[in-house]
Amino acid sequence: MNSAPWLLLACAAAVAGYQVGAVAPHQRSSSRRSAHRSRRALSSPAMKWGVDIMPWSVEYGQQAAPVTLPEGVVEGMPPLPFEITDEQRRTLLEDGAVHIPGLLDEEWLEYLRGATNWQVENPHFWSIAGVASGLYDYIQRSVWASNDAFANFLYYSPLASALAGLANAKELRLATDLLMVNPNKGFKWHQDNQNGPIDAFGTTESNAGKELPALRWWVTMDDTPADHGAPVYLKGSHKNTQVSSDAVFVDLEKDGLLAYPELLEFRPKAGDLIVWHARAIHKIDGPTDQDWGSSRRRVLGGTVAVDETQYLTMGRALFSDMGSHGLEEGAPLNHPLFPKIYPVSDPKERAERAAGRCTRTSEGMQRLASNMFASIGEMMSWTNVVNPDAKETANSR
Ligand SMILES: O=C(O)CCC(=O)C(=O)O
Repeated sequence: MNSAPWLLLACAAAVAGYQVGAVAPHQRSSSRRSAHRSRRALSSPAMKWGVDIMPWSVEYGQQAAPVTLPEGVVEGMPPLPFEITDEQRRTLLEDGAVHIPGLLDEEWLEYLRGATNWQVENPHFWSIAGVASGLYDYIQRSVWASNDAFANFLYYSPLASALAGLANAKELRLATDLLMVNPNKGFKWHQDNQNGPIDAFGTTESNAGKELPALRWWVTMDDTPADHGAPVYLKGSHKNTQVSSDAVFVDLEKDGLLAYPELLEFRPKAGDLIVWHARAIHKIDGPTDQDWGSSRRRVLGGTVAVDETQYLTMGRALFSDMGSHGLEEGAPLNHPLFPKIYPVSDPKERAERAAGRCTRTSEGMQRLASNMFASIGEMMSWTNVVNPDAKETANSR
């Protein structure tokens, strides 16, 4: 087989994919079944909403959803303020996750919904594999880089102020983002390790003494149903010492997670924010028939790096690190590809993005591919998180 198209396909599937971690021998046959299913789906991409995602129909470059920023928001201003209470800060540190109601007002909600609906109707090339797999009705990483509307949301909405308040941060940089519409299949218990080229778990010297080296964030544009559609956490599980840093899928029994029996089940409403520690173990259930029908669960999520952060790939295949930047391992994470969003966005970084220079490049693809082949076993692990055959007993709770 000619390896070039296969490599491209693998990269595309991985980009749509979600997590990277180690695969245990007993999980390999189900991984192979999943991979087979994904390859079949990729051969004829289709979208449930009837939007054409054939490669010749989608857009490849910069996009700008035609949405109007809320009144009073002007280019270059800092993010709108948002007050965080001591109690909310304490909850995040102690429980590993916190629900912040009412982040977005009606105007911002309308803005973000408009941008998302437009994005779904005008799919970007980088959404094809994820959409075709059926995992989500629409999923796209680094949507901030390709669509002005999402960048402006990150620069000017109250999101960055809320995140800074939770971490008592002086500076925040976006390390990765993900637009996720309707998670059809859900994800079993896992930890997040697609957090960008940073030490989000705080395991390196560079983050010694930082209580929160990074924050995972999740903003919903819709009320989530009572029993699915929002992440469920094992309270306090971010303090676990047994789950290895490269794992994604976890086994509650073998990984010592039964020590965290209490579930944190939020029921977020449209405009709410959930923030968690990258090591917090969580799952998300989709609808039982894996079909959202006409209802919507539109979420923008991601990871921010808190204060002085180093560029650290640690040899991992990272889907938000597919551009050209020249950063050496351990260099300060100061680059337009990982934009400053707090205390205020940087005009030069905004201009780089607007000029289409925060996009993926062949150099970045090669970086991803070489790290991917260095850890091919780990690459397959994310399929275990979604595979309905995998370890049902240990993880159904
Ligand atoms: O909301 C989703 O679809 C996935 C949430 C999740 O598990 C994550 O972002 O890690």
